[in-house]
Parts: sequence; structure tokens; C-alpha cells
Amino acid sequence: MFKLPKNLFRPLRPVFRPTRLYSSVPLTAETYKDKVSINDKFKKLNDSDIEFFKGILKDESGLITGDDCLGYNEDWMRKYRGQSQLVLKPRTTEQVSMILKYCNANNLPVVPQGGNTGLVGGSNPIFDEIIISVANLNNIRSFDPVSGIFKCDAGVILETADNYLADNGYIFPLDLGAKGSCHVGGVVATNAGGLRLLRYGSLHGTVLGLEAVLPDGTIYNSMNSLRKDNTGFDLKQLFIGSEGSIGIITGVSILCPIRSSSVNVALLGVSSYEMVQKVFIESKKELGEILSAFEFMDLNSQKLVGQYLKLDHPLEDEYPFYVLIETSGSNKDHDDEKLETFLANQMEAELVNDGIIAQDESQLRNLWSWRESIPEASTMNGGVYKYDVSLPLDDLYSLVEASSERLRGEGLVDFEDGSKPVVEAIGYGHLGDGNLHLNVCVREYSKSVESVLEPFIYQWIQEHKGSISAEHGLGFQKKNYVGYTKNDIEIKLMKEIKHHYDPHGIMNPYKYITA
Ligand code: FAD
Ligand code: 2HG
Ligand code: ZN
Repeated sequence: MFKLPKNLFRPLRPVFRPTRLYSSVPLTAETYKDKVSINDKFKKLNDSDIEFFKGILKDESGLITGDDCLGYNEDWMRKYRGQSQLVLKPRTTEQVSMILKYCNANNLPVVPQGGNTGLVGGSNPIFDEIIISVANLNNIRSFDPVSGIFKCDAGVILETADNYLADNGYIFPLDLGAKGSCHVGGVVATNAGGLRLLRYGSLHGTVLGLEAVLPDGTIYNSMNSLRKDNTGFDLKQLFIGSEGSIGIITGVSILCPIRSSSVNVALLGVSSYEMVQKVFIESKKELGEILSAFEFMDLNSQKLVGQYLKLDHPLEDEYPFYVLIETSGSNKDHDDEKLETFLANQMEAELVNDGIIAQDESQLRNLWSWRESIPEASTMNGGVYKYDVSLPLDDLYSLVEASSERLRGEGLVDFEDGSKPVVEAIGYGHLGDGNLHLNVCVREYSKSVESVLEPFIYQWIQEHKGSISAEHGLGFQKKNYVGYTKNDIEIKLMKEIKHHYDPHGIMNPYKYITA
């Protein structure tokens, strides 16, 4: 195991957290008292427990108590707030093991936490669960420049990992807007999808091995795994996307691709969702092997970003939809020509009304910012209800229209004047992966708006044969709605696995699965 070289400490760009518009975020246990109640079987934390943890961690900075826990109790959207009085920040896998063993033996519930950028309230406690942050497990362990296999501690920030790989000519096979804050372990625990899944595939394919601590302190280790290994059950898969429900991931081994030397980005204006789908088909045909992202955004999402960034949109006229296409290849002239020809063909066929191609790195970043800033812009008016959905492509955008219609029918929406609780329902996402992000931007969180949206949206998704979570997971938000996507047998099997690994139910209780 070796330490991160000093020159890698480039300044990171932590993802902007919405500013606090209320004196404090309301307690989840209060807001959702109809949905959750404290489980009395858990033991209350006391001074002797804290003394025990001090003995394990040795260094004082690894233990945070009382009001200093606030930043760990609140989520990124400022929608959920837990009441934990203790955050533990172990520095080694052995410390994680000793902590969990003690908690398991003493019935003390815990919430694993990475960069705390999750969007379903999974990374925060509800009551007084102990938060175990892996932020201090942050060493890069090894990189093999021949195979591209990268191994690191779970608490390495995604952008740090990617910068390290960039210096070695490789790229982390996942990228997302929270990269300056989220952890490698956190994205694996969530099975995050991100902006380039279309090209590099899911973490279920790229993660080769994991190190994880089970609730009884057992350290599971498959970090030596190879690209091919067919020796029975692939146990690591259970941890990918488990959202802290069966153990704490402490190390990740992942297969990384070569970083493309030529990257192009184009932003296109399109007249309808039907045209967006046609452009997608054409982009697969014409750009084929170099296509690395195909994102779409609706007009309202772009208006919000314009307000948020205080900038004019790169395309002069307004269009109902926008498409961002990224290509990544190895031959600049070839890729430039391909993309330019593609764009000219789409305009000639009248599938695309207008479009621009970034001419340099700063333009490329600028075009991406009109997509990547949407999550931040969505919170700027006070709050946002987020729905992260997989749907058959032809129905993908209809959910935004159906939700918008329902909200308008209830008289809840106005974009401009501020007299109604809802600003707008916006739609965007990873069209190439069949993944829509429906964001209902509100002036403040309120039960009256939430009850109009839920379970309506989940029912709609079920009727249209989609999934209520494409990539953000279930966490606390969707704990009562798993049945809209998983059938009874699937839920039973999931519960059995949960019970097998975590018989006392101490891991991330009150969330989507209980023992
Ligand atoms: P946290 O938020 O801390 O935790 C997430 C869940 O994993 C929790 O249930 C927690 O208990 C568990 N967990 C965390 N670490 C561990 C661990 N080491 N062991 C076991 N369990 C653990 N997601 C996408 O899929 N695609 C996107 O494009 C995308 N873009 C985003 C953009 C922004 C601006 C933001 C704020 C979020 C975005 N997300 C996206 C959400 C995404 O889920 C997170 O960014 C990321 O996956 C969470 O990583 P984290 O380290 O912050 O984990
Ligand atoms: C993205 O694709 C993320 O930008 C976040 O998954 C989506 O904020 C959201 O709803
Ligand atoms: Zn996404």
C-alpha cells in the first residue's frame, strides 16, 4: 500500500451544497413521523461506549460529538436531518472492524457515510445512529499500468482518483457532478451510474474486487480478484448498490480504461422529444465507437441553469429540448470530422435545429456546465423533490409531462412570480441509458406538494414498466415504495440476504430494507 504522492493534492472542486434557507433543516423523524418510528431494541449510546471508541481510534480528530455532527446529520439537498451525537472516522480497516464488532455486540445502530452527496437520504441517520465516516480511509493502494487495475481505500474522493489516473493516462470509468466530494466507496455502495455509463458500463461490470467489513467485524476481501474469476458466487456484487445495509466497504479494486486523447462536446437544440430519440439512433449509427455521453435536458432545466449561473445560454434561440453529445477517441482529426459530419447531417435532415461544438477545453467545460449544473440549480429556490427513473425510452419524458400536468391541475405551479409552492417540474438525464431525472423544484419542502407527487409518480413508473431508481438508490426516500419495482419474491430474497449478513439490523436501519 502506498500513500498519495504530494503532487496529487490538486485543489478539488467540492460540489456546491445548497445554502441554508431555513434556520435549520427539519428533523427527518419529525417530517416523516408517519413513515418511521424509533426501534426501542437498539441501545442508547452512553459514555462508556464513547470511551471504548476513543480507545480504538486513539487520535481525537477521529471522533466528533454533539453539535459538531450537524454537517454529517444533514443531507446534500437539505431535505433530511438526523440526530446523531457521534461521528467516528476510523483510519484503518481494522478500526472499522473493531467498531462494527462492538456495535453489533451492543446493539448500537450505525450509518455508513462517504462524501454525503447521496440524493435519497441514505447517508444520514434518522434518530441517533452512530455515523461511521470513511473519509479518513483515503489512500491510493496501487495501480497497474498494464491491466489498468486501480485499487484504493473507500474514502478516496472520486476526483482525486481520476486525477491520479489521468497522470497515468487512464480514466476512472465513472464520472458525475459530485466528483469533487463523493467517495469511490460511496459510488460503489450506491452503484452510481453517472455521465459515461453509456461508454464504460456499470460498476457491476468494472468493479473487480472489494474489501468490506461485515457487522460482526469479519473482513471480507476480494481485492486480489482478476478480470476473470468464475469460482462460485460473485459475492462483491451484493455490496455494489447495497447502500450501507450489509457492511462497510473499505477498499475498491476497479478496472479503468485508457483516457481518450481526443474529446469533443456538442450541444444541440431539438424541437421535440421524438426528435431527441431520432438523434440518439443516428448518433449511435454515425458516431458509434467514439460516442461517450448522450445527455438530454428540457428547456425549463436550461432556464434554471441560466438563472443559477447568471449566463446566457450558448444557443441563441430557445428549443424545447437540448442534447449534449460527447465523443472520446484517439484521433482528433478523425473525431472532429466525424462529429462535424454528424451535426451537418442532422441539421440537413432537420432532426437538429441548431448546434455548437466546443473548440477548446474551456468551451468544452462551459457546454458541460449547462448539463452538470442542473442538480445544483434545481435547489436554488429552496428545495427539490428528486425522482431518478428508468423507463422505456419512448415513455421517458411523458413522466415529466404527467407530473407537471398533475401539479398544475392542483394549482401548485408558477415559474416566475413566487406565489405558488412549486417553481417547475424539469426533466433531463442520461438518455443513452434510459435514465430520466425528474426534479420538482419547490420554494420549500411541504407535505402538500409531496403528497401530490407520491405515490403518484411511483405508480406511473410501475404502470409503464420502469424502475423507481435508475442510479441513486432507495435510501430513506423510497423505503415504502420498493414494491413498485421489485416483486414479493425479490423483496423476500433481499430481506433474507440482509438478515444473513446483519441479523441484528444495526446497518443503516430505517432505510429501504430491514432485517
Ligand atoms: P454517501 O452519500 O455518503 O452515501 C450514499 C449511500 O452509500 C448511503 O446509503 C451510505 O450509507 C452508503 N455508503 C457510503 N459509503 C459507504 C461505504 N464505504 N460502505 C458502505 N456504505 C456506504 N449519482 C449518479 O448515480 N449519477 C450521477 O450523475 C450523479 N450526479 C450527482 C450530482 C450531484 C451534484 C450530487 C449531489 C449527487 C449526484 N449523484 C449522482 C448522487 C450519487 O449517489 C452520489 O454522488 C454518490 O454515489 C454518493 O457517494 P458518496 O460518497 O457521497 O456517498
Ligand atoms: C445527474 O445526472 C445526477 O446530474 C443528479 O444523477 C440528478 O439531481 C438529480 O436529480
Ligand atoms: Zn444522473
